[in-house]
Amino acid sequence: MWTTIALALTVLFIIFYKAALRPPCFPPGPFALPIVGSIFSILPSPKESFSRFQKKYGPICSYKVFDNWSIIVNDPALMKPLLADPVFSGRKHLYLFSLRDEVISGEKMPLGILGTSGDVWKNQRRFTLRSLKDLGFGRNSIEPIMQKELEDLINTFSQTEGQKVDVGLTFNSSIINVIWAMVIGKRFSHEDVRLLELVDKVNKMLQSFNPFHPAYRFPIIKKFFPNLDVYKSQDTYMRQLLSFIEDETAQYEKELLADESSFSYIRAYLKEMKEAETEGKETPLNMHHLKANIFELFLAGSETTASTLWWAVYLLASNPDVQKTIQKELDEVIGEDKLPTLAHMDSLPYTTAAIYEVQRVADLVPFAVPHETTEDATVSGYRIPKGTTVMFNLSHGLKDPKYWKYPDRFYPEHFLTEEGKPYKPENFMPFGSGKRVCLGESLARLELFLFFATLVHRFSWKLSDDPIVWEKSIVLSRPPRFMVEISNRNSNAVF
Ligand SMILES: *[C@@H]1O[C@H](CO)[C@@H](O)[C@H](O)[C@H]1NC(C)=O
Ligand SMILES: *[C@@H]1O[C@H](CO)[C@@H](O)[C@H](O)[C@H]1NC(C)=O
Ligand SMILES: CC(=O)N[C@H]1CO[C@H](CO)[C@@H](O)[C@@H]1O
Repeated sequence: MWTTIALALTVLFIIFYKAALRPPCFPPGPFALPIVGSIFSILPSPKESFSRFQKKYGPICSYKVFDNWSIIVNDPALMKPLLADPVFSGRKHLYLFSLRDEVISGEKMPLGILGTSGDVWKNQRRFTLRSLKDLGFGRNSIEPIMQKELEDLINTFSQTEGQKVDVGLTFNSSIINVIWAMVIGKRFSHEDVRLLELVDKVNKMLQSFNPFHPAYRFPIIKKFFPNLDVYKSQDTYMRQLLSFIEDETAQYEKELLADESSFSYIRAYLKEMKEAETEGKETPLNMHHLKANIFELFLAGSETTASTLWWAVYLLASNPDVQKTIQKELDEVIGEDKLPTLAHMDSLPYTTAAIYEVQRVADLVPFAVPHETTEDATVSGYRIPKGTTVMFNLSHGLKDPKYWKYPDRFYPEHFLTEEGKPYKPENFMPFGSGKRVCLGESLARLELFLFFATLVHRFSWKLSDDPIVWEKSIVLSRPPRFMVEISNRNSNAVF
């Protein structure tokens, strides 16, 4: 009897000991239990917990999510070389991506760019960057597309004078239209119900996704309980979104043959794919990757920019002095009868600094998307085995009091030199950095500038005295819900 108990206790001890045991020379961090890992040290409020870890364990620490070790890197000086290192640029097949890939192809093979590593990632990313560049990413050929969207927005907003408005994601359809124009070569009317529904779904999908949920970590649970709520909503939205993309692509494939003059990402992709097929050449391009890439352009390109503009309105409305200073600069440089154009980008230092400051305060994607080591590696004397999940806390460089005079305020002067020129410190990486830097960075910059400058030049934004409500979201940081009063200024200005 005593022997049995002693034996059982020994076995238990070994199980707990093994679970808590870090790999040799691994970064320090919170305690880990069998099965659940450090999850109880992280939940219920990951934000506060990680802040505590950072204080206790330093710029690089480790924790265990269920049965897998992860590390998180905080110091931008440490982060930059790692983000540039191919060994730290791998990616795990994350739940949302594997769900998508199975819906698209019926197989587990990783598709697209965001969720892939190695050659698949390199090939799809290279093609996509090249063709988007040809389409005017980072150039002024998308300016008329954005101006068309802005004219619509101006119409919408000028009709709300005297009312309290929840700006919310009003920008979502405009931003989606810009992406859609490049991807597929057409725009939706703002009344198009399908578009609004789609936006709503993507939104709900991101909002309801909690990467720490065990259901997403252990695929086996899904085998036995496929109808759990946590799966159902993601599954439904994913399928609907993909079937929308599929319908549009199919229709476009037909139109493509008819219209030689049209110009879009899908067209470029199909063209290169078909040419390779006719010539009997090997090509990394195929329909499955195409659908996955469209999904990503759409997801990564719309939500983020629309939310940043939403933050911008919140910050402008709650900082009337900053708003006035921007308006003064715009009136002086552009004139009261003109709206801004991309050509003004380099002659508006304060406005430029204010946009950087919006991105800093918004801190939209605090941890980027998790990376994974593709080989064993060494960082500041720690050994990081192949296959370790690596999180980069981009938030650190944007928010830590080490780097900013007023980390919690909206203070555009953070980004101005003493001579009043805009400048970006090294630790400011709202789009990430290195090998996995955001593919849409140049488009996003142009959009943020033109939408921001136009809306501040054309309207004044005032926070109403209604309550401001903060909502919780784990993946993307959202501005609060608030009501704003919009008044016309420079009503006669045109592009
Ligand atoms: C990221 O950095 C910020 C600022 O230093 C800190 O408050 C936060 O807790 C860090 N997050 C993680 C996950 O370490
Ligand atoms: C966790 O680690 C095991 C091996 O230790 C691996 O087989 C599994 O794929 C990993 N799970 C995740 C979600 O990374
Ligand atoms: C989810 C969400 O807020 N969608 C909004 C997108 O923008 C349109 C207006 O352009 C709103 O009507 C939707 O509610």
